[in-house]
Amino acid sequence: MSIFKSHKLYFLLILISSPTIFRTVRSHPVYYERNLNQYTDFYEQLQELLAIHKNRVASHENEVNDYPVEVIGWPKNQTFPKGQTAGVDVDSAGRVHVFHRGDVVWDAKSFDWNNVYQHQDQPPISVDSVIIFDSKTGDIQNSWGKNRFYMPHGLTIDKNNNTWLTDVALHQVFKFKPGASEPDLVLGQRFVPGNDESHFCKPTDVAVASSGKFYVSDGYCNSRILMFSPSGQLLKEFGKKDDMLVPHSLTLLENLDILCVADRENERILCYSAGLQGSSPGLLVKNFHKNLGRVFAVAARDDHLYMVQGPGIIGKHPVHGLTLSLSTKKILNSWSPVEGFVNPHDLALSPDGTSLYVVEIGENAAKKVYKFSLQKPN
Ligand SMILES: [Ca+2]
Repeated sequence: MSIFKSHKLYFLLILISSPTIFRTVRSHPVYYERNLNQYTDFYEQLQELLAIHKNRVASHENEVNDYPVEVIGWPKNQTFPKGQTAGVDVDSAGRVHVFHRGDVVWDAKSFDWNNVYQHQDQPPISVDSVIIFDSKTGDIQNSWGKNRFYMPHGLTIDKNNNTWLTDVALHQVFKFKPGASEPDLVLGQRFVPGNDESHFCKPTDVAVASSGKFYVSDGYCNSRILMFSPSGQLLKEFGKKDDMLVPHSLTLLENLDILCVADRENERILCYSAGLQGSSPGLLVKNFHKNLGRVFAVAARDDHLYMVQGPGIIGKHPVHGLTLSLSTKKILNSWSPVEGFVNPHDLALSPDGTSLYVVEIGENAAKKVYKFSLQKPN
């Protein structure tokens, strides 16, 4: 805003934040007598700025009403899963599904320069890669998915409780119906990276509309979003012109007909027209890019856009969650568990809007799955 570029107004802002200085200046007789006209201008500008300041405080208070507070003691077994826990979502009954890598760790030797997975000769992860927690008690209710996955990444539960998974080693996207052990839909060619209509390259996440149409963020080595019909026919590819650098997570706001993308290494969130209500899909409608850090994941409810920020690649960097206003694009607050995040990787909101869950890939994280209740801030 150009108003803040004036040095004089910077001075006024300092006075706003320091009532003692302001009272001293105002009461100084020499200053007052010699600068009466100037003082009048000064005072009017100050009143104007005070009004702006008050409005900002008031709007901030109105907006912040869903502050994440860690639920201590959840889940019950806080040492499981142990390894990198990459994906999380919540089903219609509130159960929490997480997707983890067992004892597999993504490191510098996992892929070659052509993004081909280097341990295809090894068996897949032998433990159940999907774990389902009770949202209230934190007990493990169920688990599945052993001997199938190599490098779990994204997990999405749609409105019909289908589970959508991405595996970056397999370069594939899977849809499983509730309770099914075999996939209902598989997209991409096993272990083969690519950038055409039938290949992905380390796909990261899926977002699913009520109609069954779905979107895939693709991914670590492509810079595109793909929109598919419910049966898996490609409908649209978009986002390439925006030069995304690791589109890492998706959140679909059907009421607004927009799809928001965590563009991780560009440290921004891009929101596109979703094309579900007659609009053309893939038109860039919002760009959040100020002070976000590396955006690992996004999830939205009403006007709140929640995100988790990962560590910087070089140097120290804050690692925490942020809440943004979708309409004003302002950062409303930051939040963390009591012992802090290490490398939060995904987050999800419960359908009833009372809880938020975060999973961690950080080796030394206190927990791999966190539950937060959404509360009024103190
Ligand atoms: Ca997810």
